[in-house]
Amino acid sequence: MNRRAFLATGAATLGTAVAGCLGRGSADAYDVAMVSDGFVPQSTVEVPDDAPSWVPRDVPTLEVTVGDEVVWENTGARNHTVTAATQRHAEVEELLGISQDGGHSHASFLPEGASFFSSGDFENEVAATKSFIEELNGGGVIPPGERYTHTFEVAGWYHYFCIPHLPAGMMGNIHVRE
Ligand SMILES: [Cu+2]
Repeated sequence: MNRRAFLATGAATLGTAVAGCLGRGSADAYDVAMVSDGFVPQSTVEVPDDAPSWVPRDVPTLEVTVGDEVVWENTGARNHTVTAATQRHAEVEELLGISQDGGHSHASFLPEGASFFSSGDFENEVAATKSFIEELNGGGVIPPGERYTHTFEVAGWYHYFCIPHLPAGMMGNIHVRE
């Protein structure tokens, strides 16, 4: 049984009180696994109707609280990135030669006062994507077994994606509660 399956089974069997011990706060736990073609949060929530309309409804959504550190771990065998999506998402799709027609908005909006975030610490998603295209192991790729962490200090909705697997729909949402 792999680790992720074990954690999922353990959380389901032992209930929420114990599930908390398996999440943030445990030194070797992670919040979102990166598998071959997707982000798999330890727990997901439905996107409520009153969320902003640009938030994709059909991608895995993790809910945390302001000040929480979110840990992504590459549990798969391919390189991935964690890259925030902003108003420049259409430029990224153009650079990658894809067109999204799955009902996703082409613009995502960081909460007011929130900073862009990405593995590799790029200035924005376009710079990250150009780096991925132009440089060997560029773009902030996270190799198998490695992690990326980001602390969310501003409440609101965030959408993010993996540069190499955006064409395959590798995307996620983070909802940061007050
Ligand atoms: Cu990926």
